[in-house]
Amino acid sequence: MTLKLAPVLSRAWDEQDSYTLEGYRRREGYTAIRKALTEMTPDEVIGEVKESGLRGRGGGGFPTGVKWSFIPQGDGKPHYFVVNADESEPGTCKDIPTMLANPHELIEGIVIGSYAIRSHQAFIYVRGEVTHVARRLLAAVREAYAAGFLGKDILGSGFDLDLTVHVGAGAYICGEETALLDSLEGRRGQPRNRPPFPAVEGLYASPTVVNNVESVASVPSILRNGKDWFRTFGSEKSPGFGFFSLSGHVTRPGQYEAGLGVTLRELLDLAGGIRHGHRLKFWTPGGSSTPLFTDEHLDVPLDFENVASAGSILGTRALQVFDETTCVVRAALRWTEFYAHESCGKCTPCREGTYWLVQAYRRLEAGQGDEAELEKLLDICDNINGRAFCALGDGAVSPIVSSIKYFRDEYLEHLRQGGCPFDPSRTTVWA
Ligand code: L3W
Repeated sequence: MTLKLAPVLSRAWDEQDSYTLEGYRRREGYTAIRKALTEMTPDEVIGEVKESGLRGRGGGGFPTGVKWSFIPQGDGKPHYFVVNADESEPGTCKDIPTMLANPHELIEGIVIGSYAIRSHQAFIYVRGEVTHVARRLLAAVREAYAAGFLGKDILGSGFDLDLTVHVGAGAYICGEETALLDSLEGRRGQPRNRPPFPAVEGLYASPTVVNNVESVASVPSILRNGKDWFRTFGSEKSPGFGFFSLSGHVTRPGQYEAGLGVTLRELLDLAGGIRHGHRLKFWTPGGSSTPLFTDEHLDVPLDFENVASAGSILGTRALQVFDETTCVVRAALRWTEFYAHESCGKCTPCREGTYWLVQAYRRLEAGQGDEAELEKLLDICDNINGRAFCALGDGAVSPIVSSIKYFRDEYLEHLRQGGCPFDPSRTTVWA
């Protein structure tokens, strides 16, 4: 069976001018805001998005329309619409190409979302390292203002919206929505307690929607084509399409936009399989914060429910694929070093725990100690999981616990041999 791809957000990525206003308008760009702003009430827009079943594409999977409906009305406070463009999860690489190739679909989604929640000020918080993306966004925002899609009285509807592109300073934690809001307010980005959720008390203590780039960019197509069209992709509880970002040991890595529920086996068919002469060993279904899968999971439908039933999380659909030449201990050590480096330091379990994980891992990888070292690693994980202030702690332990679950013997082999059993000229994950 040939997999049907669903190129919606990526439908014009091959066109030279896909990122310009003119290019976007050629593919029905900005027709959805006309429909929303002139034919629908804000509540009708929320209803359409709610009934489409769109769920957050940034990892959490929370229903987008439901989140919008949490914004209180008539509260006399300003409301804010914030796009989380701080894509930094290892393996996650879908929002940056979306913003580069298709920034206007994101802007159109922002106007629609802001209208729905009665916000007159929106922000795109983009990670600091990607200055080329920030420049592309700024150019698109300027074009949208000039064409009357942003600013005062958009399309004569009486609705006003200003959009600010804010460039972060390059910290993984600022992808956590409340740390992002602190950073946007000019403070050091560290997570806040939830509840209150941002929808109740967010930016400047006012009701705020924080949505991922891909979630927001999916909205114009829902309004253009209708909620029922959106539900023709994906499954009942995980409707729609999304990017599946294949990286690592695949013949043709890249972005594959397909209905949720596609399997890795089907995606590999399109991507030319595992690189020639090799076989699948392990993979992440949704970025490094999600428990690893192995070749046992090739046929798990990649939607929220099925991935959870199989013991992992759909996350951001960042499928990092590793073949049999990869030392799983070294791969997990590299991810752990990332989490230790990126821990914001606010809570003890994550700040201290990730530091100790790295120490224990380095000994294990070097084949020092005995099986007790493995138990120590799991014990530290146990003291982080569910005890950290935000999801970063749980994310950090996911690859460790799952790699020990599936590859315990490979860890023990390091101890038996007094070092890494992999041929260093063949293995491809390096410190
Ligand atoms: C109002 C309630 N709002 C939940 C909202 C909440 C948020 C959304 C989802 O983390 C995960 C994380 C990463 N009233 C609410 C409510 N909300 N209950 O719904 O919330 P949540 O807690 O499920 O997730 P989150 O905090 O958004 C996202 C994982 O995704 N991940 C992704 C990582 C990617 C990056 C990146 O590249 N920047 O960080 C991969 O697995 O670990 O667990 O808006 O306010 N009662």
